[in-house]
Amino acid sequence: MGLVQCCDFPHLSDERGSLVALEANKTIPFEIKRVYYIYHTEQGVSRGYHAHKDLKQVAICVAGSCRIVLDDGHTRKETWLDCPTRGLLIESMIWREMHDLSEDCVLLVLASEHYDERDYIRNYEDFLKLSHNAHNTSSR
Ligand code: T46
Repeated sequence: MGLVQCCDFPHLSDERGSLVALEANKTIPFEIKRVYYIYHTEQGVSRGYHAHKDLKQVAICVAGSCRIVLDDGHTRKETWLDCPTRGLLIESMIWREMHDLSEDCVLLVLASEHYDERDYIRNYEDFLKLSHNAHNTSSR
């Protein structure tokens, strides 16, 4: 499975405009326990800089655009989110950074778990250690 996993959601469009419906365990590959959104980001400010031990998320830029960097401890890739019909799946144990959020950016995030600060790894060196340990254990 690639580091950048995007999915294009079906949209219902007619002369009035467009509608996207997201359903747990269907369009979104997990039970959704939490929804949050990031908006009115100060220009030039980046966010993220952490990984999650267990949490899975789907991020959708429902307005504007932003650049997301994903890092699994071995490979670092980036992608732009700029389309309300495109979701980015962010698996657990992936370092993420959000950059270049446009003034009108609204980043909607669907999360598989309730908020728990203990699930965050906010130090990159700690993330690398945990990620390499997990990789070595699974390849034994
Ligand atoms: C992620 C990226 C994409 C809460 O109290 N509840 C929540 O559900 C969330 C998401 C955050 N918070 C608190 C924790 C911090 O005191 O809100 C504050 C800002 O959160 P944070 O600095 O973690 O925000 P970002 O934009 O760096 O990261 C967020 C999510 O936290 C994170 O899970 O993957 O967006």
